[in-house]
Amino acid sequence: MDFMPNTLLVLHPAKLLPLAILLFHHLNSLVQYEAASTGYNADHRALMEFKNRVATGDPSATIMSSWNDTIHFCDWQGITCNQNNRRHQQRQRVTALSLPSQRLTGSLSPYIGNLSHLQELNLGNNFLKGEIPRELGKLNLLRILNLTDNNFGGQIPSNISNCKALTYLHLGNNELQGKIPMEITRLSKLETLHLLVNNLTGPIPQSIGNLSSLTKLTMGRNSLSGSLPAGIGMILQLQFLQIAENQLDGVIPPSIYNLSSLTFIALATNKLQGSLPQDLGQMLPNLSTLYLGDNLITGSIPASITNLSSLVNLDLAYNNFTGPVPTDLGRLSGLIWFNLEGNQLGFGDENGLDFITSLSNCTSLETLDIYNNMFESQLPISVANLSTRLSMLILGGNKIHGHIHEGMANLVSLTVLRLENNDLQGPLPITIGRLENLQLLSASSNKLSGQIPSSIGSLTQLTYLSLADNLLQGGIPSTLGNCKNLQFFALSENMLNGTIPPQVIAIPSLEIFFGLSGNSITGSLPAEVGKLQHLREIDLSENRISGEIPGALGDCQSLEYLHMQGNIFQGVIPTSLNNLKAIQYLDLSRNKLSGRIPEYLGKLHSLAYLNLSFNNLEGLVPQSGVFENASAISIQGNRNLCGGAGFLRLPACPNEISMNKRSKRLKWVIVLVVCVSSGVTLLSCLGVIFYCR
Ligand SMILES: *[C@@H]1O[C@H](CO)[C@@H](O)[C@H](O)[C@H]1NC(C)=O
Ligand SMILES: *[C@@H]1O[C@H](CO)[C@@H](O)[C@H](O)[C@H]1NC(C)=O
Ligand SMILES: *[C@@H]1O[C@H](CO)[C@@H](O)[C@H](O)[C@H]1NC(C)=O
Ligand SMILES: *[C@@H]1O[C@H](CO)[C@@H](O)[C@H](O)[C@H]1NC(C)=O
Ligand SMILES: *[C@@H]1O[C@H](CO)[C@@H](O)[C@H](O)[C@H]1NC(C)=O
Ligand SMILES: *[C@@H]1O[C@H](CO)[C@@H](O)[C@H](O)[C@H]1NC(C)=O
Ligand SMILES: *[C@@H]1O[C@H](CO)[C@@H](O)[C@H](O)[C@H]1NC(C)=O
Ligand SMILES: *[C@@H]1O[C@H](CO)[C@@H](O)[C@H](O)[C@H]1NC(C)=O
Ligand SMILES: *[C@@H]1O[C@H](CO)[C@@H](O)[C@H](O)[C@H]1NC(C)=O
Ligand SMILES: *[C@@H]1O[C@H](CO)[C@@H](O)[C@H](O)[C@H]1NC(C)=O
Ligand SMILES: *[C@@H]1O[C@H](CO)[C@@H](O)[C@H](O)[C@H]1NC(C)=O
Ligand SMILES: *[C@H]1O[C@@H](CO)[C@H](O)[C@@H](O)[C@@H]1NC(C)=O
Repeated sequence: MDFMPNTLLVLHPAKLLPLAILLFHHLNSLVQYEAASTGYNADHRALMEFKNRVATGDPSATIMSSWNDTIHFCDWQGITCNQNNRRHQQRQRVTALSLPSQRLTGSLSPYIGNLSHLQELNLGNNFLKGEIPRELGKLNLLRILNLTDNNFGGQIPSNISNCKALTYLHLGNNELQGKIPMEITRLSKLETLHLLVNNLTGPIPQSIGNLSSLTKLTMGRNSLSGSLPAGIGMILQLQFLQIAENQLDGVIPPSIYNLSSLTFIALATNKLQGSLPQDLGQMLPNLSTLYLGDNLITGSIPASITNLSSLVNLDLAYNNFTGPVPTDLGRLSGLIWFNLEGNQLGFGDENGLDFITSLSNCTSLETLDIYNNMFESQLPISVANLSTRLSMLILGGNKIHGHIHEGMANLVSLTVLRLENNDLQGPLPITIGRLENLQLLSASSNKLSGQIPSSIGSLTQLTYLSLADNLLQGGIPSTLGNCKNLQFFALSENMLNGTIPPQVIAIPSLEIFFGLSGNSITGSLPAEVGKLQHLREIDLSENRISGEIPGALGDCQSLEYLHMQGNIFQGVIPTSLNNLKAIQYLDLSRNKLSGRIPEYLGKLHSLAYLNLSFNNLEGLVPQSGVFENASAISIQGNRNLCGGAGFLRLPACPNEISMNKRSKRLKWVIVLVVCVSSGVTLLSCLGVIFYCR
């Protein structure tokens, strides 16, 4: 393709002008042409350099190979040129280079700084690495610079501050290091500044408040330190502030609460101190999200938060908030996420949970989490009136007393119900079976009594069930066998009796834990236990389970921890346990096991703890593997054990020596027989060969 200049096109022949003027124009246009041509060539060169740097290993190589001179570069994919010189191709200049999400690799050429008419550079969501070229600072018409979601490293070049026209700067999700250059606060037209998810260190520039046009500021998930500059309070149009997951300390400057345009504040996971102003709620009328979790904030939750009528997400978890929770939260009618986990709220307040009653007005509420606080009041019946959209109800780790009300079955969207570590009493209501979306049910360490309702088997989505450490009685409902997604199952430390329903110990999804310890379970261990092939831990200890250990237990090939102590198991230790190749911890103590200690137990390489004490085992104690380690085994309280490692101080086995001699003699006999027979074979072969010749 020929892009040679045609000056006649520049001069309009239809216009009759005096020669001088004509000449002047001609000269002028030549000068113009030259400038345009230089710019044109510079653009062309810069694009070729860009192509050369990204082309290598570019999985979408087709894009870059289509950047060739069979067509004008203004028509290359991702390129936009100024349109006003459409007819004069040599005057066309690149105004935008936009290739987001094209799987580009390589680095960004410094020649990019020669695209002097560039207004938009958008290379987001690629795999570009290397440093961001400081030559970008030459692009004084650049309005949009988007390099997010790449692998750029090094420092943010301070020269970017020369891009006076920038309104949008997105460098998030890279691997940028070093300090945020103070100079970028000179970009007075900047409306959006995203630096989130990088490895930036040092303080936030004090002059950040000079970015007076800013509406969105994100610096979250870096390693920024120091305090939040009070100057942020000068950015009057700021709507979105995200500086979570850094190492900021000091107090939150009060000036921030003056920014009445704010809709989103996330300062979670820092080391911020101080307390919230009591009039917080009057100041931020449009605030929809307030994330302050995981800081060191003290004091009470300002009652005025109920004036934040746009509030949707409130997370104050893991701070040191004390005192009551405002009781008119129902005014926050758009509330969806409400998390106060890990504070010291509710101490000494018999009505401390009254706020739950008002939350029933929040019909969009999906998460209510007050885990690990100091609430010590009765669980209000009104908990049943919470939004039917409620998905997570987390009340564990308090001192909440009273009953679990039947009406809680109204909360049909619940997926997580955590009531553990409280003082709840009475039975688990039969209606619990209506919570068919429940995936996690934890009510351990309470004082729940009565029987486990068989309706619990309707909770077929359950993956985690713990009712351990209560006062539950009666049998284990066989309907639990319907919970085919269970991974964790704990009914330990109750007063349950009856036998283990075979259906329950045959749930193949069980993966993490199956625990029934500390009950009064009788009967034998069903052979169905062999179906638990993904399970890592079984605890049946301290019950009254009898009969032999089923050989099928050896099928539980993922088993790492097996606790069977304190039962009435009898018979021999089955040979199939030899298949428990992952076993690390095995406790069979205080049973009535008899016979010999299997030799293979010394060959299970992962086994690091073995307790066989107080059984009726006899005979030779193996010497290899776990048996070599005094602190790893316990075999006391058996009747007739002998041999073993010296530290056990057991008597030598009576026939151990003669056994050894006999086996040595046998070896010699075998050697002799082999020698003689091979000799005979050799001789007869030689004989045959000799005869044939
Ligand atoms: C040049 O680009 C065109 C599309 O613009 C493409 O069809 C052609 O294959 C490319 N030529 C080479 C040599 O890659
Ligand atoms: C910046 O790039 C990201 C990722 O490609 C994209 O989601 C975002 O919309 C871009 N922003 C602008 C202003 O183009
Ligand atoms: C970057 O800026 C510094 C001064 O701020 C200047 O000396 C240098 O020439 C600039 N470099 C480029 C490539 O623009
Ligand atoms: C911020 O603005 C003030 C007042 O306009 C000015 O004195 C100061 O130099 C600016 N800071 C920076 C880093 O540009
Ligand atoms: C950036 O930080 C992350 C997480 O802190 C770390 O894994 C990574 O190695 C760091 N990268 C560089 C280039 O320092
Ligand atoms: C908040 O704004 C008011 C009025 O605009 C002003 O008087 C007050 O000093 C500001 N407070 C802070 C902490 O900046
Ligand atoms: C709050 O939001 C509304 C609607 O988006 C807007 O009209 C109003 O100006 C905002 N208020 C402030 C103080 O920014
Ligand atoms: C809510 O705001 C109104 C007026 O702005 C004020 O009178 C009232 O006291 C505030 N409520 C709370 C609980 O602070
Ligand atoms: C927060 O509470 C914890 C636990 O009570 C306490 O150890 C810690 O000192 C408190 N921190 C502050 C900053 O008050
Ligand atoms: C309940 O929410 C409505 C808006 O949905 C609101 O008008 C009303 O004041 C709220 N009631 C209470 C008691 O907070
Ligand atoms: C289980 O215990 C309950 C009382 O706690 C008792 O009524 C029932 O008979 C017991 N069942 C068995 C099989 O022992
Ligand atoms: C512009 O880019 C620099 C590198 O950043 C080159 O050194 C220059 O030669 C180039 N200038 C032109 C006109 O292409």
